[in-house]
Parts: sequence; structure tokens; C-alpha cells
Amino acid sequence: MLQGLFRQVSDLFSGTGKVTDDLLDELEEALIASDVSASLSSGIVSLLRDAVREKGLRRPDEVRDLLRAHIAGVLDEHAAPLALDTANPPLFYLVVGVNGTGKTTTIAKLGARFQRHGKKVLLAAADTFRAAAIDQLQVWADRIGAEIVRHHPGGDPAAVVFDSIQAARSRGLGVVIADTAGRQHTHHNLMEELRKVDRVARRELGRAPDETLLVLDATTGQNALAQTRVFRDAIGLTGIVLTKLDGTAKGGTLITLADELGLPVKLIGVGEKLDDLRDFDPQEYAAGMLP
Ligand SMILES: Nc1nc2c(ncn2[C@@H]2O[C@H](COP(=O)(O)OP(=O)(O)O)[C@@H](O)[C@H]2O)c(=O)[nH]1
Ligand SMILES: [Mg+2]
Repeated sequence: MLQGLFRQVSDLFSGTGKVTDDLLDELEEALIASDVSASLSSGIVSLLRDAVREKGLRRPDEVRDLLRAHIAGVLDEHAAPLALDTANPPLFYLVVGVNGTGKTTTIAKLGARFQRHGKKVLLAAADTFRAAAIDQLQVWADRIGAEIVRHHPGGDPAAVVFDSIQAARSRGLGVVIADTAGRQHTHHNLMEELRKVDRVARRELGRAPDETLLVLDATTGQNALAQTRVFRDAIGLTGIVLTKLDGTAKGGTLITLADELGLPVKLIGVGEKLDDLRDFDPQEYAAGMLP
């Protein structure tokens, strides 16, 4: 599934000739073309250059193994598991991100997974900006057998979250997952709205949301970093969900995210269906990128 995410990079190592400086230069370019940031690409290549010099590595496969181990190391350093339990239910997930990245789909996938594991899920339709968004969440809730709290379009998202937490408590539901809007008249309004949602959730829960997940579309490349900074600075994030890795994504984005922002990728989306959600495994990912 993840194979070929790094095609341009892995192709460099397909030859049997010696590793030359030229090859390492090409590698730097290929990393950048695969959405690894320029500074990280240059850091990685100078590290490999040193290793080649000091350890006398000559074979492309040896250098590729080193690169793979390094990438796995960067990803591993910031890895963190999803919060799956709380002493004081409901477990509460806030899901944020710009329009079209896959928030609602990811919420359905996550909800389905919790339900499969015997937890009762309530979806909070806090994307009140468009009627269609509320209806879309309703369709998913019906399909996965989850409950839903919805208000009228244009309603206050924080009120939806408040009602959702109350409803989960009174009905004994273990998990609340809140959908949120990704577009507003102005960016400022959206961030204000999310801050209010976060505040209300904290007050009701008596703690921070158990997860505040930013959903990013892997095909957006370096722009993902800018998006992440905006949401992180506004409400704080516990992790990233990277979607659409089944598409034309190049795979370097999450290495850059881990390296520059220290944020763990917790889940990846690999398709549009309910079971197309995977836990993120750094070793497996690095191996898939550089087969
Ligand atoms: N190929 C693929 N498509 C996805 C994935 N996740 C979401 N989508 C699609 O992306 C589109 C937008 O998803 P949606 O959940 O409505 O995004 P939202 O606006 O952030 O809520 C829909 O067509 C989804 O089916 C994924 O992992 N892979
Ligand atoms: Mg949505």
C-alpha cells in the first residue's frame, strides 16, 4: 500500500554501482521533490556523506538501509500512541483541519473502529457551517451505528460539543468524537470558534481533550507545515492524521512534520472506506517508503 511513496528516492538506490557524491547530490534533490524540507534533506544527506566517508560504505543498498534507519529514527523519536482510555468518560476527541482534508471520513473510520472494539460512540456535529456537513455526519453515524448530536445549521459549535459531552455522560457512551468546520468567512473567525470549542470541552471534561487531531491531506505537500502551525498555535494539537496516502502523495511530509514540529503522526488514511485507517508505525512506514 505504501510502496513507492518515495519512488524517486528509492529509484536512486536501484543501481549496483558505487555510491558517489553525485548520487548523494541527486538524493538531496529527490528528498526535496518528495516533500522533505530543504533543511532536513540537506541534514540527512550530510549525515550520509559522513557515514559513507567514515564507514567506507559503497553499495547503494547499504546507504539506503542507513537512510531508512535514519528516517525511522526521526519518526520514532516523536511517536506517541492514541489515547484510548480515560478514568473519567467520555473519552473526547476533537478533530480539526481545513476543508476537504478528510475530517469527517476519518471520524467515521475512527468511530467504526471504537464500535468494533465494543465502545459506544457519539459523533458531535460541530461543523455547523453547512447543512450538508451535518447530513454527511448523520449518514456515517447511521452506517456505523453511532449516536449523533446535531443542532441547526449555523448553530454554535461549542454548544454542540457541550450537549455531546452531557449526552454521552447521561447515556453511558464511552467515546465522543467532534467534527469541526474547516472554512469560515475569515481564518480568524475559525480559530476563534475552535478556541471556544476547546474551552467548553475543557470545562465540561475537567481536562484537555484526550486527543486534538489535525487532519492533513498528504497530497498538499509542504503547505501541510503551514497549516499545522496555524492550528497548533491556536488550540494545541496532540497528533496528526495524514490522509490520502493511497493517492499521489509523496510521503516526505510527515518526516518534515515530525522533525520540525515534533508532532506525532498517529493515524494514516489509505482510502475512502471505513477500514482504510491504520495506526502509524514508523518502522513499517520507513520500510514501505524505501523498499
Ligand atoms: N483516497 C482517499 N480519499 C479520502 C481519504 N480520506 C478522505 N478521503 C476523501 O476526501 C474527500 C473529503 O473528505 P471529508 O471527510 O468530507 O473531508 P472534510 O471536509 O475534512 O470533512 C471525500 O471524498 C473522502 O472520501 C483517504 O484516506 N484516501
Ligand atoms: Mg467534513
